[in-house]
Amino acid sequence: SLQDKAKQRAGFKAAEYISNGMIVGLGTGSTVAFTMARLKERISAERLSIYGVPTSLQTMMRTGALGIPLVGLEQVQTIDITIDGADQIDSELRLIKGRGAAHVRERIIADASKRIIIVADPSKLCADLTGPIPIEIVPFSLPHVLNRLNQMGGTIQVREGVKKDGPVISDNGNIILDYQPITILDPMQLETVINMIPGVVCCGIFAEFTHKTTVIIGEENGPRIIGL
Ligand code: DER
Repeated sequence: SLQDKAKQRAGFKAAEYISNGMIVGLGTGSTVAFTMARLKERISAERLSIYGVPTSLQTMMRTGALGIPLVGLEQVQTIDITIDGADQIDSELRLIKGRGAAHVRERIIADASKRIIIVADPSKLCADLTGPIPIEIVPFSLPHVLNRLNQMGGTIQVREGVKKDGPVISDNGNIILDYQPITILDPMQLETVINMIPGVVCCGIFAEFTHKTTVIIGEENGPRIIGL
């Protein structure tokens, strides 16, 4: 599809930022999958030597098939570059992530990275972040978090499994809410308020990484680079 071609353009371009000896944060989702496929080609063709730090079981399993060597966060001090996808990207490179319920580990890896490259097709760009906002919570806290979010206004849904009865369970053993606020006036402020609710592990607003973020959009006539 046109969207897949756009994802591939962005994903492949991001692989060019990786060089020998790098520790690379590997995000989750269908766009970064193209980056990983390209890295496999570079490992075979150029004998590129890197170590990947995965952000989900899905990515961990994909790297096994692709032959990208992995390292745990315990073994590395910092991550040179993380490549990941996003669901919404605003004009200041603030993000909403979490469609794939991977945003808790993605945020940990992003925070540990010197640089973040977000790969996306043009449909992810938006003037302002609107939501819905994925929120990973400790199951015990569900009634309380629902209470808090209802007080803030908007609508909330527990993310239900498709081939599993009951809620989606994250790689961390938690459940996911999809919160649609009435409006998002200040992404950083809303991210902070949500993340402070007891029981919330973290939400999918990533407003704190813009200073170290480059976005690559897989435009029709070639990848567009936004940010440093
Ligand atoms: O779940 C996530 O955070 C993913 O990175 C998601 O935001 C992007 O997935 P996609 O590349 O398949 O659209």
